[in-house]
Amino acid sequence: MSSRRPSKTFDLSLYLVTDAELCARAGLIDTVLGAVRGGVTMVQLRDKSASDDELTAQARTLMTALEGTGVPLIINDRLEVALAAKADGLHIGQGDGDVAEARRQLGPSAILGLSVENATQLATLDQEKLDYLGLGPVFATASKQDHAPPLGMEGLAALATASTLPTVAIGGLTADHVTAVSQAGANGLAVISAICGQADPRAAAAAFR
Ligand code: TZP
Ligand code: MG
Repeated sequence: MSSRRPSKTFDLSLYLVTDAELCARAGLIDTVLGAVRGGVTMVQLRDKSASDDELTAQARTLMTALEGTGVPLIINDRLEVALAAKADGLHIGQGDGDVAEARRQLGPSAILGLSVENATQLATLDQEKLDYLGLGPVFATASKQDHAPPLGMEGLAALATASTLPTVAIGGLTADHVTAVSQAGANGLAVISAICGQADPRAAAAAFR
């Protein structure tokens, strides 16, 4: 999708997922840029309430802000927004539409991720159309409404070990979980509240590195 990166490279080590309310404290852009300076390797723009137009405008601003950092911008849920903003990729959940159709519209160079909550979902996914999986929630979290039952570290390990795609763990994770997540076999940690809404997003991100 984006012409500014010649090939699809991404690093799941520390994956920031934004939250409009939590990021309001420092502002979305300053929160994201601070977090990137602290070591965030990927950013997902997630806002369930914003309109497509609002989200597209935010995505365009973020794409410009992230230029030159090497950190890709992924859009949560909304294929149309990812396309309109020429974002680096899209992340969808199990109920967010068809993986094959998303890949067809995004093209081969976009990063496409899918949330996986259990072994059945892992066994039935359209693997060759995807670039990575988000596994979770590892722990219960207030950051996502109606989330699936928590996997725990053992459940995470079972899914991460069984996955042939790169994986990022999500849900209730803090800097204290870096070693356990790595030992479980996931490639990285995705976080909202451990970075967004923290007094110093840069320092909060750096605590994971
Ligand atoms: N998907 C599964 S858990 C979750 C999402 C988007 C929320 C993670 O937020 P936090 O604050 O890092 O627990
Ligand atoms: Mg979703």
